Amino acid sequence: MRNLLADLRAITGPGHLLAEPDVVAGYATDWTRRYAGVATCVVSPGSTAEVADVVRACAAARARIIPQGGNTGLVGGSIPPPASDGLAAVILSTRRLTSLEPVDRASGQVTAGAGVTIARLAAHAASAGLRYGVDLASRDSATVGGTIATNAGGIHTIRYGPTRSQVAGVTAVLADGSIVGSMSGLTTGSTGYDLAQLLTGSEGTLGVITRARLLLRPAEPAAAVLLCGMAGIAEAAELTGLIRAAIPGLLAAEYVDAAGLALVRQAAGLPAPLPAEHRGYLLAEIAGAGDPDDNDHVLEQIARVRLPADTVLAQDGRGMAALWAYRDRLTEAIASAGIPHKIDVAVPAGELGAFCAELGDVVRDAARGQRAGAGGAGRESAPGSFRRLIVFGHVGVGNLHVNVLGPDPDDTQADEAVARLAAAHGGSVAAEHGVGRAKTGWLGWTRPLAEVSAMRAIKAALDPAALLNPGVLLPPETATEPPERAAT
Ligand code: FAD
Ligand code: 2HG
Ligand code: ZN
Repeated sequence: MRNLLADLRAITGPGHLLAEPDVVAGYATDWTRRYAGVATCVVSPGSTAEVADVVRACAAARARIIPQGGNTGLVGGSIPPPASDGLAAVILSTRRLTSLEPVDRASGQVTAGAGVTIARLAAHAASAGLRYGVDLASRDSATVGGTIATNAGGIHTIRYGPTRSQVAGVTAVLADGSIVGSMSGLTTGSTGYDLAQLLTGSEGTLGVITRARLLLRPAEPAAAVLLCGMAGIAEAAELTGLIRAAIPGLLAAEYVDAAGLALVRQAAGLPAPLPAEHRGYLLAEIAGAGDPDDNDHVLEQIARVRLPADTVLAQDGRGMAALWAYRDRLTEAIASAGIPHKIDVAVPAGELGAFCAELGDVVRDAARGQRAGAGGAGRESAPGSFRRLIVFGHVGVGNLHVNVLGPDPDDTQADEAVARLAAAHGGSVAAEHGVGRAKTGWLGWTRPLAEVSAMRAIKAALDPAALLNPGVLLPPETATEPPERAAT
């Protein structure tokens, strides 16, 4: 162990190796406080070459490597395993990989270090009159590397697709210390397996991403934000379809249920957005061309859609930001109420209503008989039941965030029940947050076992000693059979 620390310190310099237990524990705990592991140290290499040296030193010491960006992940993938089996666990932080090259206007692309935050990338793109297609509320901390590793989605997925659709290339260090990838930005060419796309969504299990070549989009500034009172998720999905068909520039379509709206209002001190209360709310953002005349054009387009009577529209920057606050501040609001159980699922548009109709009973049944309390850190606890169920998310792509407050952090019954329900409705147990440590056992519920086996084979070929993020993404060999598909 002492040799490993000395080797890592020699690679990065003494200021970039943290081994004080208190400090390391902070990096080894996830954003939600639900997942915590045990790490030997945190090392922050300053270049791809240093990352390769760090990986080689860890491999020589049989130390596990846990790649970490902003540590905003919500499925326990960015922190080490909880129990120590005698092997060292090194958190490899990308926080020093922050180079950001000038925007290449000819190709509409940019090369960014893995540790660049999404907010910085977005500002950089905007300074060149362009936009980065992925945006999310964690933008100030979430990194280029982390969002690629999780294939993050976010509020503009309906318009630009998830992170996968933005990636034109990556540079990465594999488990043997070799460096792969290209920053040429060529989007044509067919010379075999696409390693950049293979690494996208690999959650740190196949390699450490050090740089990325990313596609940028036209700026498409928002010209209007609508907030509509809805009777529920099915109506919100239907209205989203109507807006999408009538308005070419739909940038975002987000849903918040009544419980979510109440919580965010309470936590953030926000006024009621609409005169009446509703079971759910649809927030839609619409792009314009960026000049004042365009406002009228956007209004004409909106007028083509039959909107609910209780709808508010904002077209100025302050008004649009005020409406977005009900959605953007929700995750923070939930965290302030306790340690949440977050179940990020995807459900086909036509099944959203049925899924949500069954959800309350399914969570209640799963929580029945649980041990009391949410532990010392949680502020909500309830013997034998859950306290709050909040449903929100990116309704335009069928991605719902089911948040449950109340059950013990280590009790997974409610989580599993929600994931099973999504699977039974033809959905996915993980939509945009990844599988992490939280969902490995569920992978076989929505992916054919042949595909899980193929993933295992890829992992074994690229990382035979299982050094990179072991316990993340891939399920134990005893994967569960898929649950029955719900009758519809
Ligand atoms: P981390 O949390 O540090 O790591 C996440 C995973 O990526 C881990 O498995 C880690 O090992 C791996 N990893 C990190 N960097 C690298 C690298 N360089 N090479 C290889 N593997 C790496 N997610 C969404 O998709 N959409 C949202 O709308 C969204 N909103 C959020 C809002 C809030 C308030 C919060 C707290 C989180 C939100 N998230 C969202 C989740 C989170 O921000 C994303 O998963 C994000 O992609 C994580 O980026 P990160 O840099 O923090 O990665
Ligand atoms: C979002 O869309 C994030 O805001 C976080 O993906 C979801 O807090 C959550 O469950
Ligand atoms: Zn989300």
